[in-house]
Amino acid sequence: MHPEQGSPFDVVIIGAGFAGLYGVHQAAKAGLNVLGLEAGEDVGGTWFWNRYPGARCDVESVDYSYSFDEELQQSWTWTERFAAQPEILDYINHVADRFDLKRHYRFGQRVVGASFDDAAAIWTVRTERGDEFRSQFVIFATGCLSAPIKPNIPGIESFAGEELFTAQWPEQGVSFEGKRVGVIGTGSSGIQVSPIIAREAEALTVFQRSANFSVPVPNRPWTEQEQADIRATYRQRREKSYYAGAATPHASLETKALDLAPAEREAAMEDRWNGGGVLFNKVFPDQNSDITANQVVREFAVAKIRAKVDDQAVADDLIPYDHPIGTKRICTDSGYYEMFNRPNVSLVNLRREAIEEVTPTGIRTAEQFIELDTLVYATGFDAMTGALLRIDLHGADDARLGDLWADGPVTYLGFGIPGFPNMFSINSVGTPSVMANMVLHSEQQLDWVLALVQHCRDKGIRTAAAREEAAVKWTDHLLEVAEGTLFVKANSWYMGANVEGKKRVFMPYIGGFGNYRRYCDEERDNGYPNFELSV
Ligand code: NA7
Repeated sequence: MHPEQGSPFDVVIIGAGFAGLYGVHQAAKAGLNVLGLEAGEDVGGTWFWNRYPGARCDVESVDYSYSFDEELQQSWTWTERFAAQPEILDYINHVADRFDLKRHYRFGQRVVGASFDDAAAIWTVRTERGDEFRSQFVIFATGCLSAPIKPNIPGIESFAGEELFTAQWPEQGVSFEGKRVGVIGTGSSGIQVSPIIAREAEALTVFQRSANFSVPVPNRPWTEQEQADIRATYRQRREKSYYAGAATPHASLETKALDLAPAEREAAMEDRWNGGGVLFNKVFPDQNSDITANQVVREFAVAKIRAKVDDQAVADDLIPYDHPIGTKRICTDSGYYEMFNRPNVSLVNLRREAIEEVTPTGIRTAEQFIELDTLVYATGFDAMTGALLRIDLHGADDARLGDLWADGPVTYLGFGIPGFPNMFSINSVGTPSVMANMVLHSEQQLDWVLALVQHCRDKGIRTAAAREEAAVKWTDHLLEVAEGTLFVKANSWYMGANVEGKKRVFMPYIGGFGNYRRYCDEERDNGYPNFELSV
């Protein structure tokens, strides 16, 4: 339990996903004594854990990749337009090897606590193994969808068959052949994994509590010509993304939904539908803020579902009625709705017949008993705050983060938490991370935080902590921006609504990546006026 001997690290970065790895690379390049800690046995973060069959990113591969190194982006070849988990994990490993990043990491080290010593101005970070590491700065790149939730269903521990979590899928893979499989959860993960299970299993039962909208992924290999074109204009593509709403080169149309003639409106929606979920989520500039515009888009999606599903009673169950389209993340699928036309697939609508219990051999609902050999949980995450709050975090004066955030999280630009000097959280609450291309977002986040670390070191500043009033103002601002949209009308994980007892408050900044980035630039360029910098 003794801290490592010798001088503290300059910076400890927790997490070896896209964000953490980039941070470690930049910190090491800047000559900082950096340590990376990672719970998993290797790099990859989200893409290390979520290796369920069918896992695929909804952002185009050429955008969902690092931009910081021109040689890297010129030399790597993405085979598919929308990369699947194995290729993304290969890419992350390639980057880690190319820049020799693994040597900075201790893997299999889940961080369970961190506390700030006021007198020494040093953080001590504790891991599950009982190791302690001291550092001047600590950066939590722990992910915003990385704290999986196992549902609280009576009898769940008694199930005697095979239990699988999409968020902790076994590395060696799984066979469903001849099995009766149940999938609980119909978010992105459940919607991606189910069609693959359906092809193999004897029977698949999907347990749906809330229906979601899903758009087919228009995946295909990149052509050689496309690859050449992208390489030739990669810089410009990135420049276009750096201040774009979702950190990709794509934007919504400029014309509001109802300002277009019906035929043009349909054509626009068809075009965006064919471009995938991310594009369909922003056909019109007003679709996420004006309910009439939203309903136009909704009706289009509903017709698509109806056209794919043979049995219209099943289609009825698959159509969401509880939220405006897009206010819960639109999913990306490969044959999800069509899967319900197979004879071996059935849908159980838990709004009509709730699960009463899990037994050793299956699931009993209010209406029936379904025998199962395998149960797959695709039940989501304690989003945005879960990863941080599962760590016992104590800041200045021993204040506990869990207590400070009891009424909802308060941050300044996401990075800074008042009372937690020299600690930064990445892609956190208060940022547009979950609404944007996470890779470019991660680069922006780490560049910003490491610039502040460098500023402190250059100026002999011992501690930097976000000012309370700035954090309150930023949090009020992000809530105000959210109130102007339809997002606050859904019981989504953006609102914390999927976690029992969690304060319901909108967590991401929804004003767009570009606007967010401008706030961050201004703060940095003005010498960090909203941070208390103490020498
Ligand atoms: P999501 O989108 O949070 O989906 C979780 C699903 O699990 C959702 O359909 C939930 O229904 C369902 N769920 C959770 N608990 C239960 C219980 N107790 N009983 C029945 N159903 C339950 O997580 P994903 O992993 O699919 O996707 C997360 C994000 O990752 C995604 O948005 C992308 O950004 C990538 P609910 O809606 O709560 O009624």
